[in-house]
Amino acid sequence: MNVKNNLILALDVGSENEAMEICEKLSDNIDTIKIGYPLALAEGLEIIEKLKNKFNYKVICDFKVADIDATNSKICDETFKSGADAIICHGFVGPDSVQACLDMANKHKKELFLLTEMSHPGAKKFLQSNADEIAKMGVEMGITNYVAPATRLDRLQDIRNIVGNDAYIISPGVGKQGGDASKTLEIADAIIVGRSIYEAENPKEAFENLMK
Ligand code: NUP
Repeated sequence: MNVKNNLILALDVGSENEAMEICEKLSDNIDTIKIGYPLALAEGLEIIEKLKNKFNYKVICDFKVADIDATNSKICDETFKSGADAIICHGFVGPDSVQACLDMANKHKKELFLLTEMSHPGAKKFLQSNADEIAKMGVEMGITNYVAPATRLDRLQDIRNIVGNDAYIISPGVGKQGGDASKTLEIADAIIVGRSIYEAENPKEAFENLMK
């Protein structure tokens, strides 16, 4: 995936109006957004095409798909049919569940991101001890896109070492969660930023300050 300015905007707002307003302000700066359950549940999957049509964005759906294989297939199918360019799935559910997502992404000629270790403190409790194995599983399955944390650069580096330099890593946790944009971009290919931009009084200025 080619992401303008290596920044993916996490658009976790609660309405189409808010989403459009922020996107207007940042239309010169970004070309890729990530939507998750907040916006998709508030506005339905139609929001994907609305955003794509208006701003020509690439849209990553952060649905952290984590079900059995048959259900994962259906979730991914519906998401890609609604226009998503990529979807994020969890890895802890194991290879059959992830393979179902990968097969559906390939069928639609779209992309799959495998979530390894998450960025929040709670990830240390269960996920951290298995994140390397999740990344290794991704490599064995031929997955080339990963999500890994900006809040723990040592762990981001560990995951980079496992998936290799040719893999594409996007990294959440910059700003509000404490991660640093430029240090993260020394290891990851793109950062994911939400609240530090969309909650700012002036989102464009917040974007520019972050990228300094
Ligand atoms: O490990 C993860 N951490 C994380 O924050 C995986 C994610 N997908 N996210 C998402 O990234 C989170 O759901 C939110 O959409 C975005 C970070 O937003 P913010 O902390 O910059 O507001």
